[in-house]
This record gives sequence, C-alpha cells and structure tokens, in this order.
Amino acid sequence: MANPLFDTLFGAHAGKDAVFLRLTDGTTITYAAFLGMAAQYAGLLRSLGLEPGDRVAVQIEKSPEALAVYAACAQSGLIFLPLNPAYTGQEVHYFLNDSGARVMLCDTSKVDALAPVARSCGAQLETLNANGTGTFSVKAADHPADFQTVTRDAGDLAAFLYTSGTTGRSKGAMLTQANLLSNAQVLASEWRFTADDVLLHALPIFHTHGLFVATNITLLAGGQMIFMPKFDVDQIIAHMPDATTLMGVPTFYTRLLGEPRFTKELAAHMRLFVSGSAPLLAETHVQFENRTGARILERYGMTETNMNTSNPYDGARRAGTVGFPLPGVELKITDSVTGAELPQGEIGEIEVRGPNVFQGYWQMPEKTAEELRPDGFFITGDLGQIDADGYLQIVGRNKDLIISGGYNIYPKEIELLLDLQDGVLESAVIGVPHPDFGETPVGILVADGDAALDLDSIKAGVAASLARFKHPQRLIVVPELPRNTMGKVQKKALRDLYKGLFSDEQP
Ligand code: MCA
Ligand code: AMP
Repeated sequence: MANPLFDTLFGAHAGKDAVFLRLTDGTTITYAAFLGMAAQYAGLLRSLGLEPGDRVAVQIEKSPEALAVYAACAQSGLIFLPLNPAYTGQEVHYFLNDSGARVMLCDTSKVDALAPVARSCGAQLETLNANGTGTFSVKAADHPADFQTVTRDAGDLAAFLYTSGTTGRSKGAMLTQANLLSNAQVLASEWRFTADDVLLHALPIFHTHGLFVATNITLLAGGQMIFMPKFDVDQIIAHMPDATTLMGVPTFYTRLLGEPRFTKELAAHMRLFVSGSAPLLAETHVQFENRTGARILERYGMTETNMNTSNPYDGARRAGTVGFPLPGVELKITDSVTGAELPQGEIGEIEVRGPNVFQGYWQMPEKTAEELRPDGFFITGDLGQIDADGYLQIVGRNKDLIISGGYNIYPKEIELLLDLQDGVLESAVIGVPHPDFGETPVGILVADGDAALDLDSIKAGVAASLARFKHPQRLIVVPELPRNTMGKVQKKALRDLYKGLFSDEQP
C-alpha cells in the first residue's frame, strides 16, 4: 500500500455513495463527498508549500470540514496536530513553537488573538469555521476533488497529540500510521464494528477517544456517524433511535442517567455503549444496567498508547475493571521503584508494549527515556492490579493528574501560574470528587504575608493563560500546606480534607 493510513481508512471508500456523516440538521455527507473535500484540502496544503512530515496545527470547532483536514493530512503525508478550541493564545503559542507547525487553522473569531501568535512562530494562519466558511475553504475550492495520494510508510508519523506533563510542560506524543491503524483494526474487530453501524459521535475530535477510537473504527468498518458538535443530552436522546453504538466519557453516562427520558425502551436496540478516558464508577455501571439492561463496555487507553485493554464484547464486562490487554498488547504490573514485574494480584505500575505504543515525545529525548523503556515498554503512570481472571483494575495514579470530564489537567501547570499571582506564597492544586465531571481542580493557596489575597484577581490571572476547563472551581486560602518530613506537600491529606466539597451538587 502506498499510504497505509489513508488507503485503509479513507481511500478504500473512494467513489462510495454510502453515507459517512449524518449531521444534526438532517443533512448527510457521503464517503465520496467527504473524500472530495479532503482531496481539495490536500491540494491546497501542497500548494502552500508543505512537504510530507510538516505539521499542520488545527484549532477549530468540530465539523465535517475539521475531520476532512485530518483526512487531507493523511493523504498528503502531513502530520495532523489537533488542538482543543478552549486553549488560550498563550497555550497555542507553546504548541506552535514546540511543534514548528507550518500552517495553523483557526476559527475566524480567533484571528485577532492568534495572528500575532502564528506570526511569531512562523506559521501561516488560515481560517476554517464550524459552518465550513473561511479562507481555507475559499482557497480549497480552486483545487480539484481528487489528489494523488502521497506515498508514506506505516512507520511514518501521522499525528502529534500534545499531553500535559507533571512538570507543567506539554509534550508532543508522536504517533505513526501503524500506531493508529493497528489499534483501529484491533478495536473494530474486538467490538464487532461493521458497515451497518451508526455511531453517536458526541466527543471532541482533538483527542484520541473521539478521533482515533470513534472515527477511525467507523472509517475502517465503512459505517456511519451521527456527528454532533458536542455532547448534548437532548440531541443524544433524539438521535439514539437511529444509532447502534455510543462512545463516551463517564460524564456522558452519568448525565444520561440523570435524564428520565433515557429509558430501557430507548436504549433497547443499541448494540454497544463504550466508556473510557476516565474511571467509570462501578455504581454508574450498575445503575446503567438497572436502567437499560445493557452493560457498558469499559476500556483503558492513553494518548501515548491508544487503547491498551478492553472488557470483552462477548463475556462478562466487569464493573470497576478495564478488562484484558487487547490482542497484540503486552501488559505487566511492575514495582514503581525497581521496575521488576510483580506477581499476579499485586498493585503496581501498569506498563504496556505493542504496535499501539507511540514513538516518543517530539524533541524531548530525556522525557521519552523516562517513560519509554529501551525494550519498548511504556510506563503509563497508572497503578493497577490484575485479578485472578485476568481483568485489569486501575486503582490509582502514580502521576499527579486530575481528569475532569475526560480532560486531563496537570496540577503543576496551574500551580506554576498560581504561584506567580500577586500575594501568593505557594499553592497546591488537587482533584476533588465532582458529581458531573468525576473530578475537578481546587486550588489551595498560602498568602505571602498577612494581607488578604485578592481571589478575583487571581482567578483573572489564571483565566488569561489557561483553558476554561483547567480553572480551579474553588480557591481556598490556608495558613500553610501540610508537608511530610521530607518537606513534600501531602496532597493526599488535602484531598481527604476537601473530598466532600462538591458532594451536595447535583450531577
Ligand atoms: C467543559 N467545561 C469543563 C469541561 N468541559 N470543565 C471541566 N471539565 C470539563 N471536561 C467547562 C465549560 O467550558 C463550561 O464553562 C462549564 O465547564 C460547563 O460546561 P458544560 O456545558 O457542562 O460542559 P459540556 O460542554 O457539556 O462538556 C462536558 C463534557 C465535555 C461533555 C464532559 O467536557 C466532553 O466532551 N469531554 C470529553 C473529553 C474527551 O474527549 N476526552 C478524551 C481524551 P463555562 O460555563 O464557564 O462556559 S482522550 C483520553 O483520555 C484517552 C486516550 C482515552 O482513554 O480515551
Ligand atoms: P490522556 O493522557 O488524555 O490520554 O489520558 C490517559 C489517562 O486517562 C490514563 O493514563 C488513565 O489515567 C486515564 N484513563 C483512561 N481510560 C481510563 C479508564 N477506563 N479508567 C480509568 N482511567 C482511565
């Protein structure tokens, strides 16, 4: 195959009049029409002087056009670099600078903020809006609806996905065509996807879950997606009768359970509900089964590894577990200090190896070496335990990470910013249980001196730099942070102290 990723996921559907995307306004887009749009985009990207291996940064709202940019990058051998539209200009500056992206696509409403950012990073800025308008689509209209697919090898890079880090610096995870393809093939087979499937797609498409899991599997199977701009419980309920499957983060399922219109009858024809990206409470699993009779299939993955484990399609889906290693994935539990493999049943670090595991962090060999062993095992930073039947249970994290509604938040990034605010001596950011988002960040502050802290101005300082979902939902001032004898802040003590902060809130 000249270009395995493009040929397998997209090229295989050339000329097909079958529907690929169904939009919430009732319109549909066939595979042929989608591929024509992607070819025009590929032609434009090449005319802008981009060479295979160059990066294209994309910070646009979810739309068929946004997905066609992904296809266009695959077809023209470019590295797709999707970014959350919630990121601020400061955050985008880091990604552009670090990745060396040659082109950046954004919404027209962001041009004023991002033009100076793109200029200073040497990237050409084009616009592409959720309704398909923008300079990018205007220019693309001059290009033909077919494009000579650029030859690429399975080992060539296809995407960079930035993940935050425990040091506060984001790292670009480099994923090859083979990383993405192998995982899509395994999952489509394990979860029995076929051309008859219609997936309710309500996830964002700038992360692994919505892009590489949901979309790649559907493409591989030649199925359809009901492509929603975002998760909206009314829309999910309205379109469920036309769907066969749903993939979501646990918040999707708790929100559905909070809705009396989500009934057994409504869900009866659905063949599969998948959950991942954050822990699904065993309680939610049970409530879901009580309501619908269906058992959610929980799986476990990471940006760096795609999907690692899954509960079985046939066989018992065990609440509170993430199932078994996927075919081709090796998984072991190791001692966090020595790295030695632990006997079955003991709790330790989860390590994985397989064709799904990324190539390392872009231009960060030291960070890569810290997490990716020379023998190919990736140290996930998650703590787990394998039960007597082989099911993996994730029991905690060996990394300071908060997952809110499926979005990762690294406390260090917020702490560094809080520490810079006027009057703040030091800070600790902790994840506190939240009925809707699972966990949410809370900032604990110590003032530098006796003067009261101006919390509004501190919040404004955070808001100017960080995406909304990372903002601490509460700021709490304390006289001092609890420390152990080594002087390390005891976050567990803080988490215990504040664990009930949001328990009265309605999901
Ligand atoms: C939105 N807000 C959030 C979040 N989402 N705050 C914290 N955490 C969030 N996840 C902000 C909004 O900006 C808004 O702020 C306020 O919270 C309330 O918004 P709301 O309307 O309730 O939120 P929403 O728009 O309905 O979004 C919630 C959501 C969404 C549906 C859970 O966050 C979502 O789709 N999450 C999925 C994330 C995902 O795809 N993760 C996969 C990562 P304001 O009111 O001020 O405007 S991939 C991964 O983790 C690995 C590989 C894996 O295993 O999959
Ligand atoms: P990300 O860096 O966004 O790819 O997030 C990956 C992290 O999400 C993993 O390291 C886990 O901590 C967490 N995660 C993903 N799926 C699950 C799951 N099913 N249960 C618990 N944690 C999960």
